[in-house]
Amino acid sequence: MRTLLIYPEYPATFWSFKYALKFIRKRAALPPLGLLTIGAMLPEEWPKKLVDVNVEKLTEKDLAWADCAFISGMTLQRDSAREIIARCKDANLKVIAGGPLFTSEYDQFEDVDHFVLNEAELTLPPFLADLEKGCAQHIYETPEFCDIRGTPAPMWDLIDLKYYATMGIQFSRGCPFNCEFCNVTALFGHRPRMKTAGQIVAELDGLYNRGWRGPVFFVDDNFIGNKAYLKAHLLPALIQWQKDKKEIPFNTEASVNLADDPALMEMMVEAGFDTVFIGIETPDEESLAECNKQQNKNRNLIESVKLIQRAGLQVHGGFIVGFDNDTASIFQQQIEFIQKSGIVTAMVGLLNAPTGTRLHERMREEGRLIDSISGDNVDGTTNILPRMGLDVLREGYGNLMHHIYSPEYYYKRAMTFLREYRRPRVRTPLDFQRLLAVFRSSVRLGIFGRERFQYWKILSWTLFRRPQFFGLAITLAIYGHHFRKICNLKIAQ
Ligand code: B12
Repeated sequence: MRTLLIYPEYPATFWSFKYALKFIRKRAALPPLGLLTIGAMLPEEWPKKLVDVNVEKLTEKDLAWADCAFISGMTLQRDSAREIIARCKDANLKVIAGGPLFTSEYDQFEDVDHFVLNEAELTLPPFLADLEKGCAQHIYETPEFCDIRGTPAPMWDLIDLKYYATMGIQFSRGCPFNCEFCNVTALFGHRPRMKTAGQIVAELDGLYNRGWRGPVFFVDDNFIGNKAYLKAHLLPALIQWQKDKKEIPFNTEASVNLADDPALMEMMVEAGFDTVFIGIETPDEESLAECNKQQNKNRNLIESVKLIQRAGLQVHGGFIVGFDNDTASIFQQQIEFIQKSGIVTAMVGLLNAPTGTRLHERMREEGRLIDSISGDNVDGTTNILPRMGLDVLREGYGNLMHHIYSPEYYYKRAMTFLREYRRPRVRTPLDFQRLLAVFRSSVRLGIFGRERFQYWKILSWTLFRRPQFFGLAITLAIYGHHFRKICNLKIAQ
């Protein structure tokens, strides 16, 4: 079976970093880890080709070569996925689909021959067995969660690493918390399931031996879901791994209770972590109670963020407006919180109710579901009727986003962060493209940009006060340019 593995195109979004990647001449932020993992699970003798439409074109030659197509994707890639499926059917390919998009809405895709849903570790083997016997069914799904100690390492050879800014690897799936709006527990369960330290080291070796020297993102739902294992096994192994290497910076996602464990933060920094994404959601205690975000309640969230920054971890934050408890004052509250926290990359979205969440259930019961989810949680859309009214919510959201990403607020926040941040142990290596990015940004942002005054101000301030962060200040300036473009393109003020 000649197999095409296809990753559909995603539009320019907050996390696509499309307008920032241009500065370092990369085509996408991350490779499609799901498909790379599927590649490693398919029979070895099947010839395989992966086409990530975000970095290269899917050609007629590719389609003519293949016997079948395995397609993955997120909800956000819905339109591109439809187009690709149609092209595959025109080329008489057997189409097999899996991953988050199809697991949440497979009934919307009539032309797919086989859906292999949920975790492929459990659903792919029965599909392959049936296929061989000539009796493959239309849908393979399971309510179970697999043991990821059996998950093979991604098949890195299927991609050209040079197109990507960051590589992803996955240590764990699942999250011990139970936030009402989040679909992680529905998709991956409550009990964090982990790979062994040995598996992770082997995956990192795989990347390193192929010449990868850039950042690696641990794509876990909550990296600190099992702190005891991290401290006893994974982090010591990562610290050891970095020792005889050109060091590689890591980043990941975690819950805010990371701030309560100085020893854990210290070990993470020692292991090479420099950034962590945290779901802050809201500074309003009542709204935190409403969405059952227990881990964020009854704490000084600003102080927690600062503790993490002072330990040497930059905090990227997720924020939500539109909780039932929120009133029109929430927008100003969020602006003040975000500015004070020094969270430069603040992903703010409207409350949405993805299928499978308790929020979706509650909204359905209350008759407040209005639309299907767009899949982009920073585009100012929602699939529920908010208590404060859609117009008030949209207007307040637009103002909030334009405010926090205006050059004045953005650069002020970046300086707040750079004052607090402790230099991480491992630093992003300076390659040729990153060096050129200094020049490109000084022309694009420093001469032609609306932010030119703030751009030179932060660079000169950093040079004199925090020279160790000069490169980081340029990176933040480039990110700001991307976020501003996204706001202007997608969010009405
Ligand atoms: C890394 C990641 C990203 C990366 C990008 C990844 C990429 N290549 O583009 C970044 C940070 C950019 C990102 C952004 C976003 N993400 Co994201 N992201 C993840 C995360 C944390 C890990 C994905 C991953 O690599 N997993 C590891 C691999 C091995 O697992 P997998 O892809 O699920 O694959 C398994 C199965 O799904 C299946 N499978 C997958 N594909 C296929 C294909 C076939 C044919 C078959 C048979 C099986 C199969 O088999 C695999 C092995 O079990 C997931 C959460 C998660 N735990 O998966 C969210 C997740 C995928 N993201 C999500 C979302 C919503 C987003 C955003 C839209 C907004 C946001 N909340 O961040 C943005 C926008 C994306 C963009 N590009 O603009 C949702 C998707 C939900 C959905 N229904 O689409 C998830 C599930 C998180 C969540 N809680 O809802 N994301």
